[in-house]
Amino acid sequence: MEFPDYFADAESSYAIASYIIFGIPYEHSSSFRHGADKAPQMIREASWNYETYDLITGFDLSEISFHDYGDLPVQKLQPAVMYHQVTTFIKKIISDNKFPLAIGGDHSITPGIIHALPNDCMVVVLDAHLDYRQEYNNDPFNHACVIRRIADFLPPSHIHVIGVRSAEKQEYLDAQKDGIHIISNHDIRIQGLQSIIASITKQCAGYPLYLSLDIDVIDPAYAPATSTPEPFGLAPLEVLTILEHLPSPLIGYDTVEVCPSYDHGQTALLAAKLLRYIIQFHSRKPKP
Ligand SMILES: [Mn+2]
Repeated sequence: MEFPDYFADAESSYAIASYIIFGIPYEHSSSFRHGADKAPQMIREASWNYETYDLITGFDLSEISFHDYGDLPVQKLQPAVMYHQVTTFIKKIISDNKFPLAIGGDHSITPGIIHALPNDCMVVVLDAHLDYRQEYNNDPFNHACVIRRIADFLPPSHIHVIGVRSAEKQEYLDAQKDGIHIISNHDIRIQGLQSIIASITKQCAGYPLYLSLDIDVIDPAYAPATSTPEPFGLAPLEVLTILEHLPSPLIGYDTVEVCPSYDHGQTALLAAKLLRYIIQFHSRKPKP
């Protein structure tokens, strides 16, 4: 079956829309599986599965104005050039007073987005991996270095990584020493999700907040199509709970690391549904 080439229900023009969805089909150097550059197209296609009304939020997505900008033409660019172009694009969206929703691509797209945001913003990253290496395979832009690249320009105390269950010993020690907030899947199991959400809310209070969802934070049983799957992940409902209860004001979102060819479409379905929820959760929160 043929689907329209835009995200379902993104029927508004750029000028009218409050939310701008765009793809960054960029895969630079995934360390295990490949194909994250195909994710924007597959997540858009998956989005047509869903009905517009939602029983949890009471919203009908057809009543929220959002726009699908298409993909940024960055596939063949060197990482530093891609980074710069993404930053320029996000600055435009922010200055137009709109909310950016990026569909990656591998996780290397995220630092360029955050670089365009206010320099006092808080960042919450949901990720199985700590990604705090200074470089990986002599490459500072590798997706294994994402949190370190964000820490190049944001204070480590503004960076929260949730769901971590994989790191190299040295990067873990470095991240702890530098003051990155690390919340492992084990912490979530022991302390409970509500207590974790409460502490993040306290730490982020009063700051604008950006959220990056690496789909590999979710257990590979639910989201197998990802570059570097890690067992013992969060359940989709736990991630939904985190998304629903993050402190406001949320100022942007990305979903990364879906590698569509490694499953029967369920990972793209999950990414599409979570993106639809982000729009609804943000719509019901009081604006800053
Ligand atoms: Mn990851």
